[in-house]
Amino acid sequence: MEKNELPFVKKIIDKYVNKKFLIIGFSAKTGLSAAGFFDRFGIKYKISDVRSPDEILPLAGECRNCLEIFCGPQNANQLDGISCVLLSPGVPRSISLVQAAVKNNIPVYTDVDFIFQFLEKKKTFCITGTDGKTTVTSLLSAILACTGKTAAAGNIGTPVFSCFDKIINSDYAVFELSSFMLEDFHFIKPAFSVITNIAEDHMDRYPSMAEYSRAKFNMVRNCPDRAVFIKNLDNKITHSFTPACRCVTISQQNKADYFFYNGSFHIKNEIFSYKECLLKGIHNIENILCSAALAAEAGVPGDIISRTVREFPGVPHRMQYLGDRAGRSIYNDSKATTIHAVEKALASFEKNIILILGGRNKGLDFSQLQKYNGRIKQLVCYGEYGLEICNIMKHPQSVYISSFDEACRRASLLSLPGDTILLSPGCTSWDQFPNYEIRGERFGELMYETLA
Ligand code: UMA
Repeated sequence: MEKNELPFVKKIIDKYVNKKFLIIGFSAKTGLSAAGFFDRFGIKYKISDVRSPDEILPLAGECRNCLEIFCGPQNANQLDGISCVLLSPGVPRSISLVQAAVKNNIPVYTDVDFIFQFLEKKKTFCITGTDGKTTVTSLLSAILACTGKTAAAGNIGTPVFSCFDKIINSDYAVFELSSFMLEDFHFIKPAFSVITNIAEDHMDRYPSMAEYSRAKFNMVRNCPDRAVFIKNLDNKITHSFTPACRCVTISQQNKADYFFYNGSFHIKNEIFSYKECLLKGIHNIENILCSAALAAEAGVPGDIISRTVREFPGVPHRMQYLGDRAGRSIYNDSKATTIHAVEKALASFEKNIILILGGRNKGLDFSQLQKYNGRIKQLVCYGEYGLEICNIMKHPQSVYISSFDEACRRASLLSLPGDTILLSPGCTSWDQFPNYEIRGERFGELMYETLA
């Protein structure tokens, strides 16, 4: 932590040193990083998790200031002597333990909410929405990093307490927020924010779309008038939302402050075309508009925005551009484990796609991909479900190879300069890999090895 930040941080921590927290939900992410933060600043806490001691105790082994650990059923007795709750976002607020805390006026914070107390003087950015949050958070962070120290955390996968110093010492603090983190809070107050879009999601947690949308709209409820909210005019639900703070608009269809027209982005005085961008996928036009508008409103010059957007390779494993190898464009979309995701990938290239499909099927209907056969020059299917996919797709140039490595090698061999080699498997990786990340990394290595 830098010296000039210390008195400010200390003042806030002093507020909590005599309090006892209950950490509800103890995974290796939110729960464990919160415990580390409390240990560091001498704050006492207890832990509650619905899982068994076998799973929780090994994780909690090094928690110095932990007074007690509750495993299994969670109930209101666990609140005895507790003054504040630190709630992991995945734990529903409807469980009796959280309800009892609220009823007894015990403040319930998520980690992002808690950390906002330390950020009064910073340029803070919050990104929520159904789709595109991670891409917008990553692209915006890349743009901001050209002009100042930038930290990104939250739903993107990095809990805020695991990078507390980085956030405190940054010029720009960027947070990806899920609706779970926005249902209720005390301190969240972004200077700049966006809801990328709202569509049906998490209907297992919310009784209606209205409730789900309400959580998203909550994001700006404490914002001062001068805060900026980016309003997406192309989404029916975000279009109809009018926040109290300043609104700036984006659109691909309507007149807006930042817009996409005739294949080009218009960001203040900068105009650049979608074709120049490495980030492919029609859905990414919306993500680029969100990121560029936020950066422009925060004062980043247009030329820096345009250059960073054009060069942004994407988020790992989501239509990530891996570079040009021997004249072939290589894209890693290993996270595409649904037909919808593969369709988006295929819609991004007009022709000459060498497509790798396969892995373990989740019961999805691959015949929906047949309509893209004209764009696919060569289909390479692999893995547990690969042979079926080959039969369903009926592509004239298709091959089935059981091993992922061999399938990738074959894809390289069958490609020519000018082609796009695309891993967008439409299946999980679990027949040959522990997760999609390792599959994507292996794909990158094989492309590197086989295309000199
Ligand atoms: N638990 C209880 N009681 C319950 C339910 C769960 O004790 O009633 C316990 C579980 O046993 C488990 C812990 O709570 O030990 C899990 O907490 P968590 O679900 O909050 O998981 P974390 O690992 O801390 O991850 C969370 C976010 N997860 C969710 O919101 C579900 C991560 O978002 C986030 O990256 C991380 O904090 C860091 O901020 C993931 C996610 O799936 C990516 N998000 C959803 C999405 O994007 O759609 C919202």
